Amino acid sequence: MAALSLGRGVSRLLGCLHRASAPWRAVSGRIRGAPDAAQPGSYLALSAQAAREPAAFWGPLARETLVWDTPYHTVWDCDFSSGKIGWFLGGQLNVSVNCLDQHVQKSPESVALIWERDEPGTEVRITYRELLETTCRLANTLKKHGVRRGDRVALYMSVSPLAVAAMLACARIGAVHTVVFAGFSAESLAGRINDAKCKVVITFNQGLRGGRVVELKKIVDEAVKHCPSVQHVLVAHRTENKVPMGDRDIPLEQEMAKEDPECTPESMGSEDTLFLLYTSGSTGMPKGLVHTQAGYLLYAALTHKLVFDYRPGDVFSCVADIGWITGHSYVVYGPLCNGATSILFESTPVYPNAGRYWEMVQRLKINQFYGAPTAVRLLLKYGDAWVKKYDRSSLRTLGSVGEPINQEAWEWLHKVVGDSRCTLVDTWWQTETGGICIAPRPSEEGAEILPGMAMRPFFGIIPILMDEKGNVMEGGDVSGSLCISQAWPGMARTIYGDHQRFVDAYFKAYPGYYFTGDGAYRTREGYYQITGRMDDVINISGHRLGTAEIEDAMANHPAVPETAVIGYPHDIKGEAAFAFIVLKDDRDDAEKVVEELRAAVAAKIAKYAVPDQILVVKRLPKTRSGKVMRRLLRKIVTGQTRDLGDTTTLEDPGVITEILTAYQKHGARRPAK
Ligand code: 7RM
Repeated sequence: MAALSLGRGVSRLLGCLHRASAPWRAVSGRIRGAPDAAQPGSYLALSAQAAREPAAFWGPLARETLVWDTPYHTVWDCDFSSGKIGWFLGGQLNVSVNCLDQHVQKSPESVALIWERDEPGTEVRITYRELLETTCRLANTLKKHGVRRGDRVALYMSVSPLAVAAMLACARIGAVHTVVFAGFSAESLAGRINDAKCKVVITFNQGLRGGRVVELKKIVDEAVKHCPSVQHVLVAHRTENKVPMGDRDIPLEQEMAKEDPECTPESMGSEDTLFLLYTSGSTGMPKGLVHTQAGYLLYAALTHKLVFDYRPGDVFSCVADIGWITGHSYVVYGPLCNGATSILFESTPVYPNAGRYWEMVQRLKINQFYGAPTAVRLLLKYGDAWVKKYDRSSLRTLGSVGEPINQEAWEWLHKVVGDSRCTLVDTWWQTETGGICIAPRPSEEGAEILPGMAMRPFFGIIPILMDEKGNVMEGGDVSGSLCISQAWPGMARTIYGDHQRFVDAYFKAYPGYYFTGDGAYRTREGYYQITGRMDDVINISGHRLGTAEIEDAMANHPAVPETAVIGYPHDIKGEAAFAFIVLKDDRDDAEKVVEELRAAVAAKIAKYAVPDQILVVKRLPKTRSGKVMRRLLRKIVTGQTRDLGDTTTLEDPGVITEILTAYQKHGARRPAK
């Protein structure tokens, strides 16, 4: 394998990208054929090389960044037309060895996790040695209860060291974890467990969030009634309270205490599955995206280091829940692979008050803080005093993820939280992409950052904008569908059990390209700004949801033959759901039905999915072919009624005035629930 050959400029650039990091030392020498404008070793030159010679770019990085049992023989083998994606073929490694053992060998007592528990000031520090031991005990417990390489294990756990150990324990024995966000309902949990055919579920007796108890075990009990594949439920303890234990329930800590604190790691192929993570699409049930071992880990680690300017000794804080991809890549896998100290945030941004994040930053001397715009929008309403009260001088990088960050929130985060001195990175990526794809960093030293823009593609990411006809749009000042034209190591490999769905969802709209589902704008300078989803996926407080999922959850109500859900702008949540429903003729108890629908959505999906507004209409706007024109409903709700666009395909245009009248009567903005 040809090593990268890059010039002196590279070391300089990489020196500022991330000081003293081994992988980039391998990247030294000169890039051939880089654009004239690009200094050798500059961000532009490296980007150009990653795009033109992926094997020469990623190969040495993988070799130097990861610990391998067996080296790979082929850097990549990908074909977007069939959805075939493979990286570092022939290689063997273990992800938990990369995240734990390699650091334990060098500095066993360095802190891997700081568990910022719900109650402020009660944090717990866990060293790499302790985390390895806990992971091994848990891995041995899983083995004892029949979990083998390739088996699926569901985690329904709050953010905690034990949850991280459970993920790594699966990785250690080659089992596949699927973490289900602990805010999902029993029915959602059961759906995921059944799709993945999980053998074991790991949970807590209860969770704690914002001072409130969450009945995790009860919800698991409810779910597993409908899950024939589940043989055991391992129950750990987060609170003192006793919960009823049934035949298949096993007290986790007691079992772990009996097990050996060592466990031989399985040697896994680069392309064996590491985890499944379910995410919403525009149609059908959530998709179980498959991420594999080597490529995912490399990409998470490298983006963690370069986008956030993580340096050895830093305390890195991503406040996302481990139930989302952000938690997987930037609470667990990226930071731990880099030997970082990673914060596990169990609480909420306003518990016990709106100073929580910044008090934590001061107390734990956090260097990087990565969170969601929805929390920023909420906190800025509480005023600057909650921020200024605390010392934030340890902060160097601020990050935003999950949804577009509006100008006001960006400015506030930058000026008030970051005292105009921190680097603020708006990072765009998806469950599917495995790690950050577009962000202002890495870039040339001192390069500008514009508010509310993800700006620059990461190494190896080639963004393409498409027009409606599927033509590639060149140049600047254009908007289109955001696609990516070349594979990168972190991307998902398939949808669990349904490769055709993977191909259809991501590679069919624009043959030969990965379609993200998002729209984007490219400036004249070539920077990218994400404009939002182009499909029927909405984003409530950074949580991704299909409008069809919400409609499905309401569909079983006997009094409601039809519904249509859309997303509309919301001050704090970013987007909220608005449901239009049709009642059966003979019903005159609309309010009762509406309450039942709210309850149904909470039970079938989660509380956050419940529509803020539900409006009864006589009928939905349909085209002659019977499709609901959600676009029209969106225009009505956002007050754009003067420009309704093309309505000629409507079966009966009279429906517009009908719905408008109902909407105006309903009152434009009822208080959000
Ligand atoms: C990481 C994550 C993915 C969707 C994505 C976008 C939206 C995420 C940004 C963003 C604008 C951003 N994974 N999104 N980040 N939109 N600017 N910086 O959120 O699978 O849960 O959601 O989120 O629509 O397609 S996700």
